[in-house]
Amino acid sequence: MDEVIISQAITESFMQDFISSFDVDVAIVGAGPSGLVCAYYLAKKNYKVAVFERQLRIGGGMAGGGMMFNKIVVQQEAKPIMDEIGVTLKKYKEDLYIADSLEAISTLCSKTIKAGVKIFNLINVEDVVIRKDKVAGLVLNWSAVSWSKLHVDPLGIKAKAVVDATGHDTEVCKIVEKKIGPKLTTTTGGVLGENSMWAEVGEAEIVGNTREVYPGLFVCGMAANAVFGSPRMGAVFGGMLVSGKKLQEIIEESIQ
Ligand code: 48F
Repeated sequence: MDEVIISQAITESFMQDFISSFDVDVAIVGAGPSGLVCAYYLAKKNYKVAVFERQLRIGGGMAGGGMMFNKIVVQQEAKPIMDEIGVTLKKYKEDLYIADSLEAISTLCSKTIKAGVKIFNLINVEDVVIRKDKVAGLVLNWSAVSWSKLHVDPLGIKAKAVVDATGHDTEVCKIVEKKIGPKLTTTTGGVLGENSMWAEVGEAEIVGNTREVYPGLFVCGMAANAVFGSPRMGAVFGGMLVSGKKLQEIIEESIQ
């Protein structure tokens, strides 16, 4: 065994994946549950999809369950998604199921990669590419560079559709608002910000909030509710999953 061969194997294989993701159908920011579900269903329809996640670990807020109790609640409406992915659900009460959050996120991640999605962790999306009043790509840098505030220029990629799946922070939408002014499809044109916790209303509104917010820029998951001023909902995850799947249908109509 030769250390040089190990180094070559890793860098060559990574670079193949990375270079092949410089021009994709859909670039998704955030590997939380909504971004991964969206990526999974797009890949199943043969779209070329890359997911960029700034953390070392994928899964966003799912692994932590509710207040670090690593269980999540899922409603009946999202059961078909969990069944397809292969996550064990146990009936709790009424239309509610309980799942192990670690099984949920690891299974979802595995199925998403096996469906053909390239997931890049440790990469921070710090800006977008805008062409002719349309979001046309992402600006990437290593998270380590961003966190340590090193003065290193980023690299850009192209995408037919960009998805803000960054959760509560709606980072991509905030960048777009900052760069081009209040031109989003919200009431003010800006990011409205999430409302206080109200699980029932938040879950009811998330699918309607899942849409294109600026040409080429789409939102799903908690980012959708936060952009449109809907409530947060805590450790109930059905809406995140259904929102991710819904966005696959919307993007399919938009970029065909
Ligand atoms: O927050 P997150 O899990 O988003 P989600 O898919 O799910 C929300 C739930 O986890 C929970 C909830 C349930 O009711 O409300 O919060 O909507 O995942 C968002 C991911 O985006 C990454 C971040 O590290 C997280 O893993 N992220 C955020 N900003 C960036 C980013 C960025 N600029 N570049 C790369 N990744």
